[in-house]
Amino acid sequence: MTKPQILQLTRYPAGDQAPLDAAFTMHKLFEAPDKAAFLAQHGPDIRAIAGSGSTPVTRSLIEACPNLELVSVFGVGVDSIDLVACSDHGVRVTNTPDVLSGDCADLAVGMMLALSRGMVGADAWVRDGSWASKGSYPLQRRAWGKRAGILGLGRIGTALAWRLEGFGMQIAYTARRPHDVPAGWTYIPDPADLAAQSDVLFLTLSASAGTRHIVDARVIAALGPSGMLVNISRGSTVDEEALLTALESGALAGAALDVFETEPQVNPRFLPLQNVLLQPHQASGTTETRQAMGQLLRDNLTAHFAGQPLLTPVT
Ligand code: 8YV
Repeated sequence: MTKPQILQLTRYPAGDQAPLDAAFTMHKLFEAPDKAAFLAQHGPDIRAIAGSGSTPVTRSLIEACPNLELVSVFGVGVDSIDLVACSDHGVRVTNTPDVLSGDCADLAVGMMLALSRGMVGADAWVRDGSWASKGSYPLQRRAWGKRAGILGLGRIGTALAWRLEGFGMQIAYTARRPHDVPAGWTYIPDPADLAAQSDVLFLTLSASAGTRHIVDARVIAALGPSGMLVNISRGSTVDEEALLTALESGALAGAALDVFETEPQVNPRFLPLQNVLLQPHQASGTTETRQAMGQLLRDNLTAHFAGQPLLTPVT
């Protein structure tokens, strides 16, 4: 039986590539020097696209594959997929939810702690001999018991809220509608109101045209000079110009960012700031979780080509 032909948009770990190559004919667009020629040659044979949270699947790419049936995303975010074009062409979409929620929540907690307690600077303080020459590290901010605002109480936001409860933090959240949550978690629909009632504002919502710059100058001002922002969502959810202005002037205490508007390029204005913690979009980046994501990506492809229901359909 001929193997289904799949267009692969990005490099996967070796442990995922081998089973993909065994089950499917993988056409590696990301390795092709002339992408247009590659697509012209293989596009008509392609039945599925395998991408990631950051590989665009545009209308023109979809239309270059006229027999496309499925886009399978290695990641939970589907903001880089043109879902309207998929729908117009009857193309289904899958992602890898749930398996990464714990890691994303863990990293958000770690970022909060590292930023509040100045752990990166403290590490340097030990390494460069400042401890011996200058004495104790400057006092930092307490994290436990503070007020957490969670912008987007989905799977990742909920996993995060449970963790923050363990730090004795008060939980408030913004979502499209109130959720069935434990007593004490407060629903505050407006992002600026949420920020005004938070010491640490976490962004765990999905990116879309509707959430672009949901954290704008007004929300940042409401968070205020003792507030901190932690973003593990997408760079597009924050107005980076407004954020940088606030960080530079001290109008916001700090920001811990795993995602950026222009990633993997980062606005150079972030680099000299002492009140930021910068991470290279690695919230789901553990061996265990990436293996689970790879398995789920393959399971969706396998189910589709076996005529079985998709495991984790987006559309
Ligand atoms: C990954 C992500 O970094 O799940 C997402 O939406 O952004 C991440 O888990 C990415 O998809 C892996 O390349």
